[in-house]
Amino acid sequence: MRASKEVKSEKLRVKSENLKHKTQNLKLTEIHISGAEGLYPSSEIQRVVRKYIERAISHPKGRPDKIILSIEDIKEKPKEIQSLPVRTVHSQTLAEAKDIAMKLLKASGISEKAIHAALRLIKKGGLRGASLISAEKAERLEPEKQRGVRVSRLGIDASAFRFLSLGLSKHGINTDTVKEALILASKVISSKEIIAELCISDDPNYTTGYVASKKFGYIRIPHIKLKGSKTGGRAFFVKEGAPVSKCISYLEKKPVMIKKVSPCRGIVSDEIINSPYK
Ligand code: PML
Repeated sequence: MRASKEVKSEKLRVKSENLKHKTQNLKLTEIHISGAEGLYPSSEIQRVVRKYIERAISHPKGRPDKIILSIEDIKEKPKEIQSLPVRTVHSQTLAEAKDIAMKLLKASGISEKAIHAALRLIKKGGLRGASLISAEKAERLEPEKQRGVRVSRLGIDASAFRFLSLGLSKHGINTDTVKEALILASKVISSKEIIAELCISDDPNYTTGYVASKKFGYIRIPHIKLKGSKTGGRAFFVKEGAPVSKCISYLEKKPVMIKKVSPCRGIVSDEIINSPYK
């Protein structure tokens, strides 16, 4: 499901006859309101469609003027994976959050150049999908830069979902936002070509982001952006020299289902860098 609305953008300052400046709106731009997807048995379709529509029309970003729903019959048996283990670091400021994200990514093998490239791209905003950045040389790898890469065909089975909800509830983070981000990150990190992901939400009211990696799992980082900022996005760090088309095909096309759930912990006060998961 994808919900969006058109807003006026691209303003031009013009001088009117009485020489006062006026602002004219030139163009309508489509902004993203909400998105969701999953892999479900056919008996679940009606319930899920109702849930998605309800979510799209009651989103805090506003009422959409377009909701696109697509339902596809997936023939291929999904690959079964385990969700990443979840932890939250204790960060209280933007500077602290960025410092932790940098440390986690560097300790996962990502170069400073690649981390800065990702932060610049995310700060600039306007990415529709995720961007792929090579882990050493910081090269942008996705063929269509505006579109980026859209992670698709991912889900969690009913009993793993219940187990995950229970685990997250113990720490007060059992929300759709956390569950969907974790499911997505678990698929991304299960790709052979990807080492780590950096995510900063584009929701102006959501200031927690995460770094996910094979080494540390899913690490939530509060205050990674300032409240009110609408820019955000995802960057996936790809092993230098790895086959890009294979990686994109896995992320966009390969059905992947979470069948097992790793431990969910709350806020960790110990030095996270010294406690890798693998
Ligand atoms: C999003 O806006 O969907 C991204 C949310 C990322 C962080 C989720 C979490 O709190 O773990």
